[in-house]
Amino acid sequence: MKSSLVILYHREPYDEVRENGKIYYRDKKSPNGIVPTLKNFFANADQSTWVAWKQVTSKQQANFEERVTMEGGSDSCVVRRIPLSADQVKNFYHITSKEAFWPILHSFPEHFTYDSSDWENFQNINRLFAEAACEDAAEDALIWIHDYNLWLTPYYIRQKMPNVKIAFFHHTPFPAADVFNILHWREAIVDSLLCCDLCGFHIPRYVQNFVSAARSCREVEVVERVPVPEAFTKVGTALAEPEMVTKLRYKDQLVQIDAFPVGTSPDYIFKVATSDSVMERVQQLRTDIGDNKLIMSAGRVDYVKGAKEMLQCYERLLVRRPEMIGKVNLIMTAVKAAKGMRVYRIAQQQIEQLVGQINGRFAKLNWTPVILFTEPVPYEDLMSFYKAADIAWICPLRDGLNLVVKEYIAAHGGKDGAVVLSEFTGSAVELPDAILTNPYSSTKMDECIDLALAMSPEEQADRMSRMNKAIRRYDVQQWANHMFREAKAAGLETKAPALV
Ligand code: GDG
Repeated sequence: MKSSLVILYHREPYDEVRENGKIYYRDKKSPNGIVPTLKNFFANADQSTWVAWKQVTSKQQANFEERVTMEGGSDSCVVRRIPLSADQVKNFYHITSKEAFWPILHSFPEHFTYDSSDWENFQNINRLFAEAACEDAAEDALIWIHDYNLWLTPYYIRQKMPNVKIAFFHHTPFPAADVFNILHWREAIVDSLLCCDLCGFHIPRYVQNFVSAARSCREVEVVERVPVPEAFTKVGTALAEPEMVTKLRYKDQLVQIDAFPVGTSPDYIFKVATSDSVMERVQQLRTDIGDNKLIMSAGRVDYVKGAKEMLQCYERLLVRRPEMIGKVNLIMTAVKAAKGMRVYRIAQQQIEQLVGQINGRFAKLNWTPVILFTEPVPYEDLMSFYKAADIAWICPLRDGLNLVVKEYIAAHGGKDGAVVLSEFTGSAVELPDAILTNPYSSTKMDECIDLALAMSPEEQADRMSRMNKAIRRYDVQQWANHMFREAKAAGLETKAPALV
């Protein structure tokens, strides 16, 4: 039987566990991000396929199981793995995606490297994803594709299946047209996205950027433009946008475009963050640091995430306000990138060097100013950092959305805590009650951390209760429901799963 729902996402929806020589495909240990929600939809469809890639050695390739089902899952939900060699992964993911596309998507043209990109390999892998999707998809299936790694897949699918329904969600920012157009493959990318029935972005600004990029490449007709929904800030912040295009026509294809930011699972996070085992860790942490202010920050090592700018600001804080020495602690996770991602080496060195410099300069025997984790912290520990921290400090130079800020707010249940958030994250457009900062300005960064350190419990409660409402408006379930609702409204209804 063919699938009514096909999800294309580069990550597999499970952890692969080997026990007594046997492999099990189990629920992920770290339940953050969008995978659990997508998996829900995947599991609720009559018949569904999840397509992901899997790195294999030539020896493993010989008896590679392309189709697997998850432990406890039904046979009608199949995970289809595309086996890729280490070289293919390196060229596709580590180099072409991360050295060419990523810097452009995040408006860092100075990091863009063209020469090392392997466009042909990128095309081939996108074609493999498309072929796998088409083999499994029913004629009226909904194929939901995720992110720029699969930019060309809609085009290849459309060539094989003119009537299938294609939705695409872009998790990164979409840059302004004059930056996007640096990619000299821009026409192929735009042509492919214009093969979709529905193209989703986190916020209206990215919609508008995509529309202007598409219009600069092709004669695209704007069919509909509307004021942006209530949930988004309309003016006054860096990524605000008053209106957005919601329908484009190109040749025979009507493309529905929409802004619906990814969310978290606030109830689940709050439950974990207030569970006995996490609260025990919180108590321990608070006992260890006494009355000190605890600042936390979490993310991957990436030059777009602003860890360097934050550490520099923290060092300035200890110089500007010596009374803070011994009175404040910063816990930071900067999870190092997979081996082979040379693009992040400098960013990691800078972080480690700055942490060493700050600790070397200010530490006392009983006080370490910064505690850095470069290995992933277990989920419950991360929750305890969220819950224990007085301040979440999140200052990417650019970030499609940023889920960490939403997780911090969820962990505090709208009661206490302060948030310093970069205006250049998609989340800032939903969270005007955060202390919005500009990581390109040291003055603004200094002002904002001072404000957070001084914020009264009343003001914290006031702002956090509004932010808590905001993160509940677009939780991860709403995000996925929104996609299926839009798909239905656009006539893309299939036997895809009922709304949960
Ligand atoms: C892309 C876009 C967009 C972090 N450290 C640890 C850990 N984390 C978890 C957080 C959070 C996730 O990683 C990071 O979320 P971001 O939103 O910052 O995501 P990216 O990985 O950059 O992903 C981004 C997102 O897609 C969704 O569309 O928001 O803009 O770049 O969930 O909790 N988790 C654990 N240990 C850690 O040390 N367990």
